[in-house]
Amino acid sequence: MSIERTLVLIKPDGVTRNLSGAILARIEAKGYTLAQLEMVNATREVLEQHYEEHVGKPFYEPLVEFMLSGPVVAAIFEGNSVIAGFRSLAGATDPTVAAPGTIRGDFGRDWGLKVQQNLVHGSDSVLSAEREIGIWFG
Ligand code: DAT
Ligand code: MG
Repeated sequence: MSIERTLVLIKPDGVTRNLSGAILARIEAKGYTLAQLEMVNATREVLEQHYEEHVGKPFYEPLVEFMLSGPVVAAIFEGNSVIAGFRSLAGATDPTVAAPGTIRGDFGRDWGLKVQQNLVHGSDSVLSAEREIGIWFG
């Protein structure tokens, strides 16, 4: 057993398409426990920290603009191996190739071309989970 915490974000496409409840329900149904939850309007400063590893990449600016386009739901989930487990539930980054049964595979609307509109973010390691939780929840 390895009890971890992870940061989950429901991105503006998930919130504006009224999918927040459905997404949170899938995570809870898997057995992960909601520890904190808030709805926030992200700032450029927060996003610059959050997406530190992507600063300078071609998709960085469109990604930040998208994340500023509407409210985000930020959550901390806890559970056994929740970091990898949530990323498995979320599916591949690109909704076009995300497997059916995953959040991105089932809900990722394929209106084409916009990989950033992939509904959710999940931390990718223990280190990034703690770093990201600090950014969003202080
Ligand atoms: P993930 O969110 O699966 O951890 P990531 O950390 O590599 O993916 O990238 C962060 C976000 O940036 C991702 O959710 C969507 C966007 N993104 C990644 N690669 C992209 C690309 N090639 N084109 C457009 N957006 C991209
Ligand atoms: Mg990532």
